[in-house]
Amino acid sequence: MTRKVLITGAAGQVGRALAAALPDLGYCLTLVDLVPFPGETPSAAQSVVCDLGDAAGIRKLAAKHDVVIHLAGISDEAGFEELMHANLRCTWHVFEAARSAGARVIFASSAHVAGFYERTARLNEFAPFKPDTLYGVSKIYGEALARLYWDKFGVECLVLRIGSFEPQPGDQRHLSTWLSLRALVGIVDAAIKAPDLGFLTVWGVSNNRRAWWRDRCSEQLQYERKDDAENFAGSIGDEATDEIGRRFQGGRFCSIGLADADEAKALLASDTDTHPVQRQKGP
Ligand code: NAI
Ligand code: 15L
Repeated sequence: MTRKVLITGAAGQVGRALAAALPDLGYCLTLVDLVPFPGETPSAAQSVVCDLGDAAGIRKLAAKHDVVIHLAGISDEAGFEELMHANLRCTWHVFEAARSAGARVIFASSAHVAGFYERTARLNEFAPFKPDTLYGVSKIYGEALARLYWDKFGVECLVLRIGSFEPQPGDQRHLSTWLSLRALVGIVDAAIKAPDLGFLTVWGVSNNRRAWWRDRCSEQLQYERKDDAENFAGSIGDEATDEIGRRFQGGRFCSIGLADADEAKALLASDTDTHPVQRQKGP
């Protein structure tokens, strides 16, 4: 039986890649976004413009689908209200829609849920959260919602903590965080096909020898990651970030929002694992 898959945020970078690749694997797609799908709609797909703020709208669209791949939202640091709407409220609408449809969810989380680990740290999926931005916090909310909907309503979910989805690695950090198209499609395909997905968290990363993250992808999804960013190491550029960005896994996200050079200095002087940043007393 052809599985019906709905993709939210289909007009975005990751959505367009999946929309192009999944029909060849035999899936029938509904592509949903705030904005029209750019260019030609792929074969075996229909595209629909819908703001996920419309709870009834997305519930209606998701009906009769087997899987919802939830990519829509704000994909960078932003103001609280914007994140609140796009990444919190809309994500809740999507989980409600999946619950109502009896669909499985693949939720696009981000490695920025743990961006404040030092680059020397090696993490598995159970490492405590250390978000580097409000954006990272909004993804932790999505992961918590996914857990709630699994424990309370039995909505199966793959939480996919994407590192950096790029055609090829572009800087030093990507040698650890890169997610290739082939690995993205492989993980998503395996999560759609898994007979019993349950609730699982994996890192959205290729088979990079410098990866910071380990998980149970090969055991639980029967998928062996492909592609190693190291093959591009000779041709990549410097990272467009500061000393803070180079120290922590989240890169440039880690210094966003620091008020001034004193806050940056205090952060750099701290050992974030054992000693909090020493704050100056206010006036
Ligand atoms: P993107 O910013 O290119 O695309 C997001 C899409 O969501 C846009 O097309 C936008 O119109 C749509 N959208 C936003 N609000 C919406 C709403 N209210 N209703 C309907 N559609 C709405 O993001 P990208 O790069 O494709 O990432 C997809 C997901 O993966 C995002 O959730 C992002 O946070 C996550 N992710 C992506 C990474 C990457 O390397 N591209 C890394 C880590 C996480
Ligand atoms: C993300 O979460 C963003 O959505 C993406 O645009 C990249 O910045 C990525 O992380 C990254 O850190 O490389």
